[in-house]
Formats: sequence, structure tokens, C-alpha cells
Amino acid sequence: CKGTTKQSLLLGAASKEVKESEDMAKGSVDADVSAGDITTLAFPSISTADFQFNNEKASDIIVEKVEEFVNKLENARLVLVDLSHGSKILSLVRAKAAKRNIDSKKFFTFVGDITRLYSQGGLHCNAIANASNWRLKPGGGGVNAAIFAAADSPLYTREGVSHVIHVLGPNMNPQRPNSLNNDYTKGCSILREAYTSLFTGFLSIMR
Ligand code: AR6
Repeated sequence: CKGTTKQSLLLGAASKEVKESEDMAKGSVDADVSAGDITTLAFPSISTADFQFNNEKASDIIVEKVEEFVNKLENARLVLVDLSHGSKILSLVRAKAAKRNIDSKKFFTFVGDITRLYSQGGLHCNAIANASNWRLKPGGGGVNAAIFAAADSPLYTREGVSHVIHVLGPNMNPQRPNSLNNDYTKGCSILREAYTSLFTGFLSIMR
């Protein structure tokens, strides 16, 4: 399926302008976040909201890919993030990761806004992933809009995030460009490649 849908990974440093955090309300914590010296990548579930990718299938792929990479992490960890405690993808992934005995110090789920993980939840992340669009354009909605809105400075100065990794996942939404028209053979293959690129990119920038 390579090349059927554009998929890209961009590494960029967040800018360093200073801006005060106005909202220090506590975020939600699902696991021990205090291990501040561990290199951490926080990532959203790629393609499962605006791009309408099936949650069951996406959760299988996330757990499969995390399991593949978890042993290569050395002193690093992966955190799947979503906005609410009711998140279906978080509960599916949590249950499947527990079944596979994935080390919860190396991988866990976390409820919070990915642009405020440290200031609101006490979770320090060196890198965060974005669920991007095919033009890597700011705006739109979802996590893409939130990250671009915060990228002017708070991501670096307030949250300590040094890298944003943009990931374009498969699109199942017929209202968006390059829809795969419910072709989950292609969709699953592209989503697997997306997570492979994300985790490989994270490992390479953190080394
Ligand atoms: N913090 C944490 N998780 C979030 C946040 C946030 N601030 N916002 C959304 N999520 P989506 P996609 C979760 O729709 O399906 C954009 O407009 C959300 O609940 O952001 O890959 C782009 O420009 C879900 O679990 O990305 C593209 O056009 C996950 O992030 C398109 O949407 C991904 O949801 C990409 O669609």
C-alpha cells in the first residue's frame, strides 16, 4: 500500500518564545508520571477521530506496534493520550496492553490535552506526535489545531516539549481528501507504517 496515501513524518523543534501558563489546573493521571528523567513520547490515536478509523482495529495496531518497539526503548517510554476518561480508544488499548503484559512503565495511557501534559498533568514529554493532514497544514480541528495553536511557544517553554512529530494516518472519512473508502486492508497497512515511522523517528531523535 506504500504510496497510495501520502504519509509523512516531520521532525521540528518547537519555538522558544516565552509565554506564561495561564491554566495550571491538574490533568488526569492514569499511571506514574513522576519519572521525569525518562525520555517520553506522547502520541494521540492516529486517524480514529476526524479520519474515522475503526477503534477496534486501531487499538490492535497500536498495541502490536507498541509491543514491537517497547523492548527497543532503553531509557524511554511511550504514552497514548486522549482528551477524556470516556475515551474508547484508551480503554481498548489499556485492556489489550494489559492482556499482552506490556510493561506499564514503558507504555501507558494518559488522559489530558496533549499540549498541556506537563502544566496540567505533571507528565513531562520530550516529544509529542501530531495527527496531521496531508498538507501538514495548521488549523482544521482535533489534535492538529491544538498543537499548531500551542507551537508558538508554550509547548517548549511551558511543557518542555522539544520535538513535534507529525504523522499522517489513513483517512476513512469520505469528506476528507484521499479517503480509502472503507478499505481496511490498505488502511491497516498504512496505520502500521505510520506507527513504525513514529516510533522509529522518536528513537532516532532521542539517541
Ligand atoms: N489532546 C489529546 N488528544 C487529542 C486532542 C488534544 N488536544 N485533540 C484531539 N485528540 P484527530 P485524525 C485526540 O481528529 O482522526 C485534523 O483536523 C482525539 O480524541 O485529531 O488522525 C487534521 O488536520 C483522537 O483520539 O486526528 C487532519 O485533517 C486523536 O486525538 C485530521 O484531523 C486523533 O483525532 C486527522 O484526523
